[in-house]
Amino acid sequence: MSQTLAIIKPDAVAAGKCGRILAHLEAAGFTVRALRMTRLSPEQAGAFYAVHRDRPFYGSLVAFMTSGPCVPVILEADDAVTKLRRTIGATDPAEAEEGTVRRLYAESKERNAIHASDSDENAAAERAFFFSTQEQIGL
Ligand code: 3AN
Repeated sequence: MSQTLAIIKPDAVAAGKCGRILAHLEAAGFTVRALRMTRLSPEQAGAFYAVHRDRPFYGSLVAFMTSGPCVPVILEADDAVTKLRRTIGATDPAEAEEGTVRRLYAESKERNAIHASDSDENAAAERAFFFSTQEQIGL
């Protein structure tokens, strides 16, 4: 078993899709290990997406991610990082496969409902970004 981090993004939270997305992930075989609701500050969102700092969409992405509450979740499964990337689908919902979270629930390439870590290394860093050690071990 391994763990990864998902964030149900502000578009999906505002549209009342949180419960359906969590149910979809559980039905796909993930176990929820930690979960909270938070609203990112511009500094936090900027740091989280620092790898995209030079991309033209960076400012807009930070504005979107701070526009309302989001729901970070630690998910566990066999090969969790790869499995979650497959379950959520391509960045652009128009290109995401049928039945994926983004195909079902995302609005656009930016407002795309959910984030998922893209490597085990980033998953560990992103879990620590949102959850204390105590929360991560499920106490
Ligand atoms: P993914 O979330 O599928 O790993 P990344 O890491 O390439 O995609 O991009 C991070 C986030 O930046 C995406 N989830 C999306 O919200 C936003 N994003 C990526 N590419 C674009 C784009 N061309 N235009 C607007 N927003 C984008």
